[in-house]
Amino acid sequence: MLEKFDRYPLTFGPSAIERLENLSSHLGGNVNLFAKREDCNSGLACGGNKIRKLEYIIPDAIASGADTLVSIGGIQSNHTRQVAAVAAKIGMKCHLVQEKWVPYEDSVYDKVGNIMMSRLMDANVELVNEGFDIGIRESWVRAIEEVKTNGGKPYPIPAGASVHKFGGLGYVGFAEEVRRQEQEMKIKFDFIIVCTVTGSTHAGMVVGFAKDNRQKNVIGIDASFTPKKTKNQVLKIAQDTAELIEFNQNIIKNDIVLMEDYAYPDYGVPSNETNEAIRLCARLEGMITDPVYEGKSMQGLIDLVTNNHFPKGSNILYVHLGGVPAINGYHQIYGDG
Ligand code: 5PA
Repeated sequence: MLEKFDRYPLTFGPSAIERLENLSSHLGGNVNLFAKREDCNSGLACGGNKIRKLEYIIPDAIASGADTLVSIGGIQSNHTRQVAAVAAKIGMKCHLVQEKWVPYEDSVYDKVGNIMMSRLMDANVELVNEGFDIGIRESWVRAIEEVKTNGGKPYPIPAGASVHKFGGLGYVGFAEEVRRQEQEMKIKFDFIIVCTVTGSTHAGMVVGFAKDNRQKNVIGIDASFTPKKTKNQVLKIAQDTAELIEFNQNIIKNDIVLMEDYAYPDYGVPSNETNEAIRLCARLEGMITDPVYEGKSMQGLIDLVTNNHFPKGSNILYVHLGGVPAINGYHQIYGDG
């Protein structure tokens, strides 16, 4: 589906799929749980879903003659950390706007984890006191102008690399990769679980899995706590991506499945149930998930399985999109396990 697009390899290759046998049997053994490990898909600063998206964006950045990648996220953004890593790898500068998206107070929140890694990779990190919004941000537009004023040539990458012409392509490729792995493994995944916030991960999967009519089996778990906005953005990106790749099928609103029940109490703030899910997964599988994103999709997965949402015998692929470095900012919760 992506032959005509340039790709700059940043990942190790296909990410691993592993069985989550302990978690499957702990939850009653009625379904078979698997994890696709996008959280270790690259050697670039721990990897994650943005690295896969950036593979289809970086050729355009290089072709534009830019010398500085400019992006935006919350203080503990995984996306900005991955942009910083890619900038280091391709020899560009990096300007990151980090906003106060998360109503969580800890004296080390802006010092450890993702933001520390971005600083270590020499990104120019700018802290801005603005709240959460997945749309285009004034602070980011200002940062782009500032790079120009200082004589640089910016290449703008929006939040989560989502509302970018090529933002959905990486996860179209993901669906093709899963299809190849299904053949090798002689298995078919009935459901795919993905955490959704800025939308292009979910949107790319919807387009990619629409090829074999499985788009509604991609179950997004909202972690934005602004699900209406997120769902609209997923639909728009999926439609734009389908048009871009000249896909012969229209993507419609009903193709986007987004579960809204797990993002509470707020974006970036874990509930007791999220924390239980994080601990259960860590203790049974040695797989670490974070309180902002993957812990919430893990909570959703556990809840849906427990409530028999899936037919008996279903093969379910939990897509682990990364995000582990952020747990350091939440040491008050997990410091003692
Ligand atoms: C993020 C996003 P989308 O934004 O593509 O919907 O992906 C959601 C998601 N899991 C899921 C992890 C670990 C993520 O980091 N992170 C953002 C960030 O700034 O890090 C874009 C919000």
